[in-house]
Amino acid sequence: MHPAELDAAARAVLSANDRGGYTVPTEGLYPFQWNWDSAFVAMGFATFDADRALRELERLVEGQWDDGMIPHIVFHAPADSYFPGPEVWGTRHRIPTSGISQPPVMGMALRFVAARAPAAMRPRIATLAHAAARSHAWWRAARDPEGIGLVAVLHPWETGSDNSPAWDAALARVPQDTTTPVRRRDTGHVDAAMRPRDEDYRRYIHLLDTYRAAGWQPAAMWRAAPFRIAEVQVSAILCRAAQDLSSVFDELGEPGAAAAQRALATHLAHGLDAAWRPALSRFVSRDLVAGEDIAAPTQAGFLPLLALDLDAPRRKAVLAEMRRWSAGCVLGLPTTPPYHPAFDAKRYWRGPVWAVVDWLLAEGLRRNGEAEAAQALIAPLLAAIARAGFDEYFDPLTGEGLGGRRFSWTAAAWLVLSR
Ligand code: 9WN
Repeated sequence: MHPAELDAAARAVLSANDRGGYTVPTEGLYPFQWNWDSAFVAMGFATFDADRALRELERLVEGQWDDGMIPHIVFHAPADSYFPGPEVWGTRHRIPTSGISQPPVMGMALRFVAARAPAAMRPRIATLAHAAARSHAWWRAARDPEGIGLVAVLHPWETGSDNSPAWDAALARVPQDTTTPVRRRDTGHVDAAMRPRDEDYRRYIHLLDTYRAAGWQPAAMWRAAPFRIAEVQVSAILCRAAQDLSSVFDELGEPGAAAAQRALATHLAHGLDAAWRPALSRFVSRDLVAGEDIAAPTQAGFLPLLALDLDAPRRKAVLAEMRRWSAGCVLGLPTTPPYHPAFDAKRYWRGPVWAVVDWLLAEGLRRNGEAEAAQALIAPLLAAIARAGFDEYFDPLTGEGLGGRRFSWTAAAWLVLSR
């Protein structure tokens, strides 16, 4: 297909997944609005329709809780093709939502959209910027209560990288018994070999049951959490989002709000900096229950490039390590490197290449003056999308498209990265 035809096809995916101002990740498998998916989708829309881009974020913010949290799923309309649905979460928001969050990409999206929006849209941008700031304050208060400079996740779903090998040890300590019957729907849409295992799902639901019993109150959840990880992927995204949001506030002429975001970004930059491990040439998350570093190699270890300006020795070490991971791969950065025993080329976050991860990594490389390395990551990804379609993720060894088809954030990645 010609690039112009691919652009049209990408827009067609977004419009097919549009449910009235919000976009589902893909038909069937994910029939609601997901938090970080929508932020990427908003950037995709912004390449041709700033109004629709803002609408995406406005609909996401309809799910924001009074304490500032933006949930990971907003259940705008009923659908029975996904488990766990709103009745399992049992939260009490005006619109049914889940009770946990997801990587806060919204601040990044807002800056991207604002740069492409006409002046008449400034009031809408300002409202969204304050909503994003409230969610940042929630992350800081609820998930970094001790002020270590990294925010913690209480559920693998909060990282967006559900079955990453990074959680294996911590998740193994989570019991498999559940009060909610586990009725998986995902494996009815996608080959089970490309999804998390039943055992993982029982633990995901055990955690959900635990937090529902804690009344979805941040302090009670924190105390009850058998899974608590100070996590570098979410922290890096939050740090970058705070930097981007401070620019948005500067543009809006709100210096106080901008300064608050800069202070948050500085706090997180210190935490990320302390998570660097020279022996591994990457950053590591910390298991707060076990009091240990999480050494398993996953893409998260490179995400801090998004928010930090690395010195030359670190930059070189990261580049060399990323090259080592990609040996034998035909595209992108595998989410787990093939040399590691946990690598599985097709199983979700245990190896496959995800367009949005490479998007963030390329952005981090560019920020660190490595435009060529960024291009080397993106060009084969775009070629794979052109060949396979807008699939959910890709086999790093063959380039085969996997998971859900006609996926919104892959279409958004095409629209943004092919420009
Ligand atoms: C749970 C929607 C979401 C993504 C996540 C991805 C997957 C959900 C699931 O799908 O997670 O949130 O049910 O598997 O891991 O990154 O946001 O695309």
